[in-house]
Amino acid sequence: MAELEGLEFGKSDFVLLDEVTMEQFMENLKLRFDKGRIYTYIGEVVVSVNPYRQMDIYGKETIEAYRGRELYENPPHLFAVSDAAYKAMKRRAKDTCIVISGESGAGKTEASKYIMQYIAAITNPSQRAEVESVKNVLLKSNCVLEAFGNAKTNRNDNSSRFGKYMDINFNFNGDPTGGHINNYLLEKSRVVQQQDGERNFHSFYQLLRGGSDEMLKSFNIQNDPAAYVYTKEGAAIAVSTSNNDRSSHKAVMNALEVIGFSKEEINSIYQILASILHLGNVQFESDGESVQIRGLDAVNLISDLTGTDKEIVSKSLLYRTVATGGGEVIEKGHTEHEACFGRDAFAKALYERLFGWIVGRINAVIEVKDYNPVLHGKNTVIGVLDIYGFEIFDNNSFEQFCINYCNEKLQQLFIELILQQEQAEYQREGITWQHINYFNNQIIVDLVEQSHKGIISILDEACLTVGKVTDTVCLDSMDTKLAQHPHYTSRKVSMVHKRPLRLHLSYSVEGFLDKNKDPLFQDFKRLMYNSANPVLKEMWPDGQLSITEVTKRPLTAATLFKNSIVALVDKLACKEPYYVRCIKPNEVKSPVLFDEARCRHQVAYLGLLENVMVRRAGFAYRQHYTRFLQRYKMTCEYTWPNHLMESDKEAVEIIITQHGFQDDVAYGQTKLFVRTPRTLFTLEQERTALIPILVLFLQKVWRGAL
Ligand code: AD9
Ligand code: MG
Repeated sequence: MAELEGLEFGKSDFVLLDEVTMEQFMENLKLRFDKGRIYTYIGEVVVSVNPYRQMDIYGKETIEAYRGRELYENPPHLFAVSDAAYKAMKRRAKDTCIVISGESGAGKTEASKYIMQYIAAITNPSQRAEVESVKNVLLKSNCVLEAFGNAKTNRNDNSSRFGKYMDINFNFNGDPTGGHINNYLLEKSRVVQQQDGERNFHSFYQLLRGGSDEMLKSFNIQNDPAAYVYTKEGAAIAVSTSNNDRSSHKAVMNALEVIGFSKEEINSIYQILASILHLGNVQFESDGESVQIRGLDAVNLISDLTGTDKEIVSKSLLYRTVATGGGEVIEKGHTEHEACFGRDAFAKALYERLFGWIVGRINAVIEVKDYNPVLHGKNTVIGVLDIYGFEIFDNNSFEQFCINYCNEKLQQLFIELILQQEQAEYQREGITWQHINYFNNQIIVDLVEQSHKGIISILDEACLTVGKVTDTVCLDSMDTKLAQHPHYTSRKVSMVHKRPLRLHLSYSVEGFLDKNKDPLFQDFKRLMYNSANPVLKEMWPDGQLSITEVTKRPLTAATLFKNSIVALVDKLACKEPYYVRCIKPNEVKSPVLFDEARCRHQVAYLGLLENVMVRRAGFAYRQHYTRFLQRYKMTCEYTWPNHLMESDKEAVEIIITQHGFQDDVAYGQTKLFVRTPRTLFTLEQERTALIPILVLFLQKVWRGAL
């Protein structure tokens, strides 16, 4: 629980609300936002509201104020939770993780960066060079990942279009020795298409606007995003000055070098970006019989840049090789539509693999090497998860379905772990645990992921079925199989998840099957595997297979995603979790506007009210006896200035009994548990009233008047 700040700033912990209602929750959240208090606790969970302005609360002094302190000793802050996670890791050799969630633009990525900066600032006091270098790479990796994985969207100028989980490894000294990054579901469709007002990934504009003349010339590209189909929609869109493409390009080049990418590798990365831009400019034409490429300039450039044969590039764009039932291999010409589809699928895959390869290269650099547990002690980890929150748009598609499924999983873990933690603490302290009623969204998770009868299974089945299975046929199949499910309904073209608090998520099924199948012709894979560029070759190992060897269908997008999220949840579940729940105050990036309806919506789907209820179900407040005594001993004549009891616990019992609060508390082994916040407030008010009298008294003592 946070140090109780003055009441003019509202309650620094939501468990102190008089009543747990949405009204009181919102009132407190708004009051604190208006007063510039962007962080508030629910127990050990930090609720953060994006201030949309630079706050002077992340500097050296603040870091020092939070370093090594307990959560309640300072006002709520990300640093306090970071320190708690770090202390648990260092003192108790516990693996911990910090899970940051919230919707687009709520401040997750900024929070994750402040957390990393804090950890970097408080570690390696002796400035050992090898540790500094690890810290440097970890911090610089953000810059690279943001360039390639972030984009301007209508919701956020610097929106992460992938989920990121980063493990930071520590040695027995508590200094970082390395790390590992996992990335989830990069939104690759953005490479070929963006919504109105949005841009492609930053990396493209950074190359076009910031690349040296020499580089642009060698790639045969113009420094104008309007010249390329894939970037022209976003060419005229301004992004905030902090996102200047030209200076960002310099920073990214520098970061790549610092991380340890070779000159050749860096060149290859940008060559691939340039190839994608040229690929987007490939046009097809059809004379009714066959399809041709209109003008071969782009094809020649792609072949030069990717180190591949011009003929084969053209052929891969126009034909696909298929194996017939009898084992015969034939070439089948594309229709114009298929050719366009194939080109875009290739561009998306090129980018996705490039991104995956960059992450892999960073991992190779920061991987902990030569670690000997006997010699070096246990290698502990802090994980930081910055992943997309629930996305609820007017029109939700396959991507939102995956993202929201991921959030249901994380929400489930959240409830489970918070309850578990509470239970464990009660057991440790020898206090009886009461059962709490809460909505367990396992039922929704099952609806999505259960084998054979879950939505993903039904989708996969439809994708495997040969013949014309359309999105609507697939929806019919879901209707039949899920008719009895209490959390599923469907309309003609969409399906709906029913959630508590009247929050239903509905998806249009149009395009679901295509996105789930995510097909890429084998010809492209082979083309890339045969590239003269070793970097490209390395990215496409599956291109080795000849068409007759490709018998197994690749896993579908939904199943791949599900597997990665299940693995993520397993990773998180074995760590001690800390949570940051981010809220976006308004849609217009205003530092002063608190859009009540928008915030209420977020509080509802983040389950924050439930969180407060769980936290308060038994005892709202708990405190170590010694700390409690320090704070309130002045309110009791038997404990002020010192007590004569055997233990601090007994002294606390005296304070409680004297105030008549004995029915509202329980005495644990090391902590006092208080049921209702009002008890605490009474004590707090009494303390506040006594302080001036005390000061007067002390002044007199100093002056020798007493
Ligand atoms: V998304 O799901 O990746 O689209 P995020 O990551 O939740 O989203 P982000 O951290 O990128 O949001 O924050 C959006 C913008 O809000 C930033 O670019 C800042 O301009 C602003 N922001 C967020 N947090 C802070 C903060 N603590 N202080 C100042 C902030 N500005
Ligand atoms: Mg982000």
